[in-house]
Amino acid sequence: MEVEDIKSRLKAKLNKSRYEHTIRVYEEATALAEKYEADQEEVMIAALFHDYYKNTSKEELKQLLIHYGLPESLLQYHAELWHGPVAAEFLKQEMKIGNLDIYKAIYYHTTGRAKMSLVEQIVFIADYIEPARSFPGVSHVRKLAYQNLDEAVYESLKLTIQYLNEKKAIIHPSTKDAFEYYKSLIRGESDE
Ligand code: DGI
Ligand code: FE
Ligand code: FE
Repeated sequence: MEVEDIKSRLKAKLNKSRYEHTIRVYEEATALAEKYEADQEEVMIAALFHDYYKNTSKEELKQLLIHYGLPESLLQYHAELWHGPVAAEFLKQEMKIGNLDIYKAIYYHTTGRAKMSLVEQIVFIADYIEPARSFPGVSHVRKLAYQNLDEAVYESLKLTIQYLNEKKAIIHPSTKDAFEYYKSLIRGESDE
């Protein structure tokens, strides 16, 4: 798939600010893919489609989630967590893109998960650090992203969980598992 063709699709589906966010995530992910020698095409497709359903209503997302046969347990969690899984299934079922790394990078881009692949980590972090993000701690994660991807993932999960706890939001098991996994991974690395 060509970048320009995907960009036209995105323009038709997303509002201006979400489209611009998507392009910044794509550019950041491309830079990270270069640094870490990841598959550029997988990263390109996953980054460009990660928020494809971000401007879709909660009602429509719920229907799509059921239509695509996604786990209905997702409906117990905040609607913010539905757009990734729906976009992953859209790509698989409608666009016939069966690549599992692309699927998982999109599916888990909001929560993260334990043992993410390189492509998944790149999309997860690019979404977190794209240049327009301005929350406390982001500049530290930006620096870590180009030094040690596992540490960047750990730091971003830590900040997200802190933020969700402050809001008294319910944290999805994948977010917690990812945090615990990257915490032990980092401790292991620093012991050596
Ligand atoms: O779609 P974006 O805004 O670009 O970014 P995203 O898909 O990473 O969504 C970010 C939001 O999702 C952010 O406000 C944090 C929130 N989030 C991440 N993990 C969880 C979560 N919200 C809940 N309720 N539970 C989680 O586990
Ligand atoms: Fe998102
Ligand atoms: Fe995003």
